Amino acid sequence: MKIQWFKHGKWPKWLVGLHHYTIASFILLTVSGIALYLPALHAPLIPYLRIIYNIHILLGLIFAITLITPFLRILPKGRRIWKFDWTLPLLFGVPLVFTGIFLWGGTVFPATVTSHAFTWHGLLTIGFGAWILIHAFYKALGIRPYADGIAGRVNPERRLFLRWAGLGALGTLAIAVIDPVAIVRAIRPTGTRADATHVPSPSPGVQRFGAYYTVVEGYPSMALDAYHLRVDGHVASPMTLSWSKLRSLPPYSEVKDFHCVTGWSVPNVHWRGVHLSQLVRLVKPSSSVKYVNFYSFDGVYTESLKLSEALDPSVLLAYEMDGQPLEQAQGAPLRLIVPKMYGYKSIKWLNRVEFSDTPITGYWEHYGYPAEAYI
Ligand SMILES: Nc1nc2c(c(=O)[nH]1)N[C@H]1C(S)=C(S)[C@@H](COP(=O)(O)O)O[C@H]1N2
Ligand SMILES: [Mo]
Repeated sequence: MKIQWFKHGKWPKWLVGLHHYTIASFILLTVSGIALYLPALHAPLIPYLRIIYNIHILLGLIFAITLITPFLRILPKGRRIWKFDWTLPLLFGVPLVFTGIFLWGGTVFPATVTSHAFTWHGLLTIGFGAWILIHAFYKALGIRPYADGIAGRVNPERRLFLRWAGLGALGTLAIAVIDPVAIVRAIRPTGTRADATHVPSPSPGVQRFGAYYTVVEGYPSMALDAYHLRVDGHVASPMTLSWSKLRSLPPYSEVKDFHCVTGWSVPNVHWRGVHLSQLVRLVKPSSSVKYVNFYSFDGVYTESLKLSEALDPSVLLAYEMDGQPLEQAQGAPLRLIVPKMYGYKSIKWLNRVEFSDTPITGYWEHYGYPAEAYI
């Protein structure tokens, strides 16, 4: 089968339009991607994050099609710059699309895959962006590899589609296996710089998570001796637990994957803390209690779970992650962890647990996220 897509010497108008669209959509994708990713941009954008997410996915899918379409041609031989112009967008673009699909697919894929996909998605965006700049630069210099006619040999063949499928399969494998963060850590010289000791390096935990979210200005902090966890509501004996009291309760540990609804995941997180059944034992909720409401000392964030959900064996109040005390950004000193639900249920900087007959509307639920956030 041979399709004549465009005549000798010139790109047809629609293909030029498509080309411009691809560039514009890449820029929009980068901007919306940064908005989804960067915690600092979250606060002012909160009411729009869901729509930004949907727009990002939709643009990404159209981007995949528009990127591929002009390239379904046989590569003319002997043209260096053309080759360059041809290979790089595919090199960055194809895996960019694939990693995006992994992220979009969320928990269909193992957390290791999505977490690598998240890192690669960012790195490839940088690569693609750099290429677009170079491309724009030499085009501005008047170097137009295809303006003189690319002989118009349009020939999308089965072979070409198979090549694409193969490329995709390889990309899939690579993303599942190769951890770019581990590579960077492996090749980076350690401990050789004289000033190395003056720079506190982030703990492994800080490097592992995709992003650290806050809906207020900065990450709230609280000294341990000032910290108290209030446990109240419809209970026989409401109480305020000091940090040392909290730490004297029987510890509870587990290893679970963590998934944020915006696409990033962290596999095998080691959590240690207190199970909610310990609080139940202490304060004795009345039989009318159906919900547990959670409050953060950031003053804004709230969450709510059904009592049965809160007492699930996987749910805990965590004070340690991967063997380290929680960092400030991670919700120190205490955060909720609900592994079976999306990350927004896992409220950070927790300072009040209320046993209640009625639920409260959680922070993100207020903006339309479902209260039952099962993954
Ligand atoms: N107090 C508070 N808790 C919060 C958030 C927040 O912004 N503030 N973000 C939630 C979201 S959307 C996710 S995915 C997780 C992220 O945890 P991390 O910030 O430790 O990566 O925390 C959740 N708990
Ligand atoms: Mo999230």
